[in-house]
Amino acid sequence: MSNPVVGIVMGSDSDWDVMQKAVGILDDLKISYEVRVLSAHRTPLAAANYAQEAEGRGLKVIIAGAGRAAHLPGVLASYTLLPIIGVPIGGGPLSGVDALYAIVQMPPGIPVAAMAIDGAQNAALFAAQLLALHDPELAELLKTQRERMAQRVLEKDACFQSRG
Ligand code: RP5
Repeated sequence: MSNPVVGIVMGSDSDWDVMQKAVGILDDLKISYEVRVLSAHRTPLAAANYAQEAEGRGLKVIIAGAGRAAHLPGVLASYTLLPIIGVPIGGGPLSGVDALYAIVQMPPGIPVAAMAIDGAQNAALFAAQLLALHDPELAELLKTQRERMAQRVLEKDACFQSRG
């Protein structure tokens, strides 16, 4: 995809099952993105280089998913002023709570926006909302999506009410 504005980074290709949900949302919204596998522990230099060069390459926001001792979002955040959205990946012996704590408990000074465990969809929506601050067309699209979502809930409510 040309001129990506969102970077989707994951610590391992084993995170893809979760992270591809972010891709689905970005596709729907016609937001350009790139997908990379970079590990804070196994390829620390590549991860650092990616974050250092991201802004210059035109990226506006990075979504970073990692499991276990999930240092990837925080490490990326330490090398760039771009907003980093962290997705703790579930599974493993601690079911993703380890990754959640690692991502949400950043030290003061280097923030990461922490999503729910396996919350890749909200990560993509949050990225879209950031981009929509300077993109009225995208903002309108997001507003329409929310209205449709509300409509679906109202229809389900009506179904239950009609059961008496
Ligand atoms: C983390 O360790 C990755 O983000 C992944 O969630 C987890 C396990 O990685 P693999 O052993 O499957 O490559 O760094």
